Amino acid sequence: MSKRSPRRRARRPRKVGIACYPTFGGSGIVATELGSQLAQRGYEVHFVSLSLPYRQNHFSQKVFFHEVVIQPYPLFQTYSPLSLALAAKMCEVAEHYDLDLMHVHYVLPFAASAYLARELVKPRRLPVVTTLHGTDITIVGQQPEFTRLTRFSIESSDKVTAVSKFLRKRTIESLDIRRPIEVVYNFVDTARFAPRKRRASVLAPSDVPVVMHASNFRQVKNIETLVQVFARLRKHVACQLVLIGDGPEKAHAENLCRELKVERHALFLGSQNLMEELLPLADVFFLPSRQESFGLVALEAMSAGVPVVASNIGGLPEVVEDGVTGFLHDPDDEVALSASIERLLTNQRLRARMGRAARRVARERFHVDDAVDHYQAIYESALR
Ligand code: GMT
Repeated sequence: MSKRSPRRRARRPRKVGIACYPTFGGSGIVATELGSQLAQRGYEVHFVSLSLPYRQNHFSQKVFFHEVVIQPYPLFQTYSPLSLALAAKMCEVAEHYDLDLMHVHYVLPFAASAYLARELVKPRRLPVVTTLHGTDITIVGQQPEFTRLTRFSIESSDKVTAVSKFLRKRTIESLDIRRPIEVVYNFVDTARFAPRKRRASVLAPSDVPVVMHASNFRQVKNIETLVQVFARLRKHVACQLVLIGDGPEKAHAENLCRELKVERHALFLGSQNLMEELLPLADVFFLPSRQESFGLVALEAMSAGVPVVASNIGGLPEVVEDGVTGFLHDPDDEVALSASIERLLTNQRLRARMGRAARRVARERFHVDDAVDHYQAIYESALR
């Protein structure tokens, strides 16, 4: 006879819908990595998104993708009703696949659409878990026309999580949120993002250290300061800047590199998929953002054993330990940012020590298994 308790036997793998932006952005990456991990734990995962999420690049029988298609109709012109198409797709998938809950990443439009889907599928239950990522609160949520909708979507979710303590506080204060928000830190698969032997001359000659940056090149990433800091740094140390990603500030950054005469030392790789292969090639990862609720890519760099120089804003101090896993400064302090990168590039022992500490912190505080356990517990309590 089985010794397992009846309660334990009653538990079954769950069916979870995950809605997210599919593009190169932290929120979509977290959603996709979470989906893969849940599938490995026996969950059936249904992504609802505009296209296959970036990083969903391997096959699993447990992972399904449901594309949100906005059917053309002359009346719509360019005003495609994305939120409604999302709600309709969430509703269809929830009913057809018998979903237990919907986990949405980024408040608008996902949490608003999920609210609608939850109403539409009644009397079936479809609890909504909303994860706040950052700009959904700090930028979109602060636009006067969206504040009420953002607040309503958060308040009407069954469970709400935020990726840092900073973001939880900012959400409560700026939107006057009354309901509990649990902090579930973003996470990293430390087996995948691991230190590797540097292959000579992949990104720079083997004796030239690499300063790496990756982002979506939006204004909040402070790309102009990044280039200014690099130009200042180049006056003291021979080094190579490697920039990954694309976005509105990229052309400006390329022009500025030419103006400051460092273009030969700046390699713009554009958007890349295999960050686990690129990040370990860095000697220092540089993220001087003006806003950052967490800084997932900084964590991935840390996991790869790379110290981080970043700004001391938002959730970054919760990720990067100043003086231990890297250095934090004011995003406008070009002198201090440049001096810290120089310290790391010219002191191999310091760099190695901080790189080891960075990996240890990634393992101990941001391990993928802990975060997935936490999300699972939140799902269970949403279903109670
Ligand atoms: O950084 C961005 O502009 C993208 C944005 C997103 O929604 O994808 O990133 C936010 O979510 C990430 C994942 O939780 C966080 O690591 C980023 O810090 C956060 N970005 C900002 O707060 C600016």
